Amino acid sequence: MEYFKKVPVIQFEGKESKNPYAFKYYNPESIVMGKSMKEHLKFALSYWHTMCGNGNDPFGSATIDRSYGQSDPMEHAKAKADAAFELMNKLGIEYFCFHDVDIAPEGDSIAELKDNLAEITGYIKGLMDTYQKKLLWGTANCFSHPRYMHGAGTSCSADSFAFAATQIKNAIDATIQLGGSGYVFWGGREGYDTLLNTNMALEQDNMARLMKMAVDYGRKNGFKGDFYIEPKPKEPTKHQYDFDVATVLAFLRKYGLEKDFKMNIEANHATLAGHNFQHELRVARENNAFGSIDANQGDLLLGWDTDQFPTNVYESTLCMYEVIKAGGFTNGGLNFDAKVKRSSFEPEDIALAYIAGMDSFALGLLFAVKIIEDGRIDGFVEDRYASYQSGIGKAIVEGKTSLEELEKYALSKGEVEITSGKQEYLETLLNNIIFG
Ligand code: XLS
Ligand code: NI
Ligand code: NI
Repeated sequence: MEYFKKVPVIQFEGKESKNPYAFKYYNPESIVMGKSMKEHLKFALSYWHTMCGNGNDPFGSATIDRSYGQSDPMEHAKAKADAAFELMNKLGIEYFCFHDVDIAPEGDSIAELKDNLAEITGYIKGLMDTYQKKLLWGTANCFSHPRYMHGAGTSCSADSFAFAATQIKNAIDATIQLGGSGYVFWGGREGYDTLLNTNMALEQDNMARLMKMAVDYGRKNGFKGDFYIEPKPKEPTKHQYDFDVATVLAFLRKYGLEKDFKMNIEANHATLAGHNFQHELRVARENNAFGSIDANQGDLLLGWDTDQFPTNVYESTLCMYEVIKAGGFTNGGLNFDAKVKRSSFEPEDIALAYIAGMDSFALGLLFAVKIIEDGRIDGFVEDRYASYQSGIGKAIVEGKTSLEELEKYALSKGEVEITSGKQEYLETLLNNIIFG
């Protein structure tokens, strides 16, 4: 059965093409800086938004039919998987990401979920072999079910903790069975709504205990990939403990988890935290914690996680600049954690949305390479700090001076010689490099 009938296999046709079902910039096999575009970008499909998202929002019901012609839960899960692989195949997307409950019916108990997950994992394994697709990362949804209303790892209820541990164990098993190269923790409700009822210290200690158990279990069972934390400052809770990359780094170091965890950075979460996307990527890169990306974009006029498909080319350019500077993806990739708008309800809209996101990131890659090859921006930054390459600056960097010596130097100098930051020049230089 074909689910996306209007969607052909999408080919690269180049920027002059008027065909909506063609890539204008994403040419998977073309070589950029010694690697194919496909290898640079490692695109992944998000199972939840793409295959499950039905367009409902707090003000209205579903607008998108994601039944795949089935009503029995297990038949529905299989049809959904068939549709997912059809779509990946048509789009030329090599990877996917899932939560346990995206791929398997929840059933009436956690025992049923376990059995359903085991069955559907086998089914998906078959599709992966047929279509030659790979799992980027798996995760467990420990935030939707009412039992997690107070959190999962950070719940006041030890039973909620135990149920979350069970889901995580089974999702790690599925990830291992499908050869996934990552496992994600996103703390959906791992935070608080009011400190009046919250023991923050115990909640954070418990979260670390859960993560430690997950690492021990995964490693014991042969998982060699990366564990990721996906920072997000708020929503659904008022405050999430995995607020932003810097906060997560402090958490990992406090509990000795920094060797096993890297960051899965989402663009829309960065802006919710009051940062931009590049900032979060930079903080991760500078701390050797860059792992994977949830590619999307928020609407800066709306204060919530709108998870739109990324089409802002400045953002994708500066993102790919950071990715290249980080040495590229190893276990990670670009997962489109993005959904179509509620009014984009026709089956082909999801394919058009992926084309938009993939082309935007292809442009971002091409422009990032241009920035690096041009060299003027990197050169400007290097020159800006030239004072640390010799004399007193070199002594500071090498730890060979002291406050007393610096005072002696300053008193002998009279005043500081300083240069302009030239932000406006750099911004127009960026435009000049991008638009040629
Ligand atoms: C929600 C998150 C979620 C994670 C996976 O805001 O982005 O989708 O990526 O649990
Ligand atoms: Ni995400
Ligand atoms: Ni999100």
